Amino acid sequence: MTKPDMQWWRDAKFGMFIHWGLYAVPAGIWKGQEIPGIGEWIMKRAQIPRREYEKLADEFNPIRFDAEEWAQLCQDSGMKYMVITSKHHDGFAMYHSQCSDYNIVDRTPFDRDPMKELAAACQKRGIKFGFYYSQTQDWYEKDAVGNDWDFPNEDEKNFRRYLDNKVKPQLKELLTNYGPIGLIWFDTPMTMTKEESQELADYVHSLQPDCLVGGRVGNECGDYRNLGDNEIPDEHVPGDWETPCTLNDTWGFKKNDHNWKSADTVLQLLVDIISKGGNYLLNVGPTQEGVIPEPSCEILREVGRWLERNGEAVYGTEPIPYIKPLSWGRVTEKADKVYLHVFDWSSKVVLPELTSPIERAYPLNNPAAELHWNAETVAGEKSLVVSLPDAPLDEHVSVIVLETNGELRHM
Ligand code: FHN
Repeated sequence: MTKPDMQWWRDAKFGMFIHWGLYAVPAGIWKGQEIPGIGEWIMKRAQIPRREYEKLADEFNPIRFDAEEWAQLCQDSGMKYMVITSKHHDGFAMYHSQCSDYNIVDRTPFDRDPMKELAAACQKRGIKFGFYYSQTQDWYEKDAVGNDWDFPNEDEKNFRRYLDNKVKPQLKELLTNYGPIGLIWFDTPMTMTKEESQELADYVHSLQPDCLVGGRVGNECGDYRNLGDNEIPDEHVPGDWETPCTLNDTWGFKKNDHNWKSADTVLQLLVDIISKGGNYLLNVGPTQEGVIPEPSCEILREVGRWLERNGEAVYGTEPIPYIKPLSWGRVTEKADKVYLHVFDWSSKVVLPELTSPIERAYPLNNPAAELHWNAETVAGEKSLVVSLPDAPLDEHVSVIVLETNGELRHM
């Protein structure tokens, strides 16, 4: 099977992850007790029997859900793709599934298919739309992996039956009824054999040849790699990869988690990740009413405003692998331009010599201004020293452009 075209994803750099499901109802608290850990794992952490957990569906009525608002937030944040939980480990489908009535339309008072509405709202704005799908763990199903409190008898389990009766039919629905799907984000491959991972990847491609398959389909059968949750590599990592990250300390909404990262931190993480060759998939966890928590919205809009000013130095750029993370910031490049993302402002920045001569240096937000640079040997290394203006150019990351004479060679 031919590999789908990755270019849109490579250029996108920044995506919105959404963990939304029945776990937003308890929001981290079960029978008055705070359950430690990530919110969407409450069923497993508190060992909630499936017959009890499924009753959450009666209470799940996200009447404030507005797909247009979510897609608009995604756009305003400068995120180019959206990936939402169509079914997480709890097994509950957040769309109208025909092959399992354990889904939002058949089981909740809400009676709407939010995935249909989101797919349309994203398409309207040119945002690529993708589904998270938990293919191995499904705590509602006896044949799947993960629920040993309702289904302790391993001998009665038949993973093949679960793949054939739920996973593949649901993937078919997701890839048939929701228009063009940018990617399927599988997760926790655990027991998946190489053959099973390949089978699911091929199945996705057979239904939508342009749809990317995420790395957690397992056994290196995805179109790109996923690093660990919140994992930031120290240096450049070759190939296509993405890091899924939280904005606080959970994926699914927890009412007592207020440990939000600042917009500054998010921006530095974004720049750090793309300078090492990756994409940044940043999560929001909406409430049971269907609302993305206001602190998340504020942080993301602030990030979006920075991207509005500085997006040229982010989208469609590439890392320069031989430039290691620098004490003052990070570097990206596109065609004949090198972008210096300055985190720590001072009178000058020093970076390794480039493979093409520089013609001009200027602030991204003021191309008419000329900055001075010199080739110097610093600490025994051939270096470029660029003088900076007195004050930072931006309240977050400041961007300097170096225009080079021709495309850079990557050594
Ligand atoms: O177990 C899941 C977790 O709930 C969450 O969905 C994250 C997101 O990357 N993936 C798994 C843990 O790595």
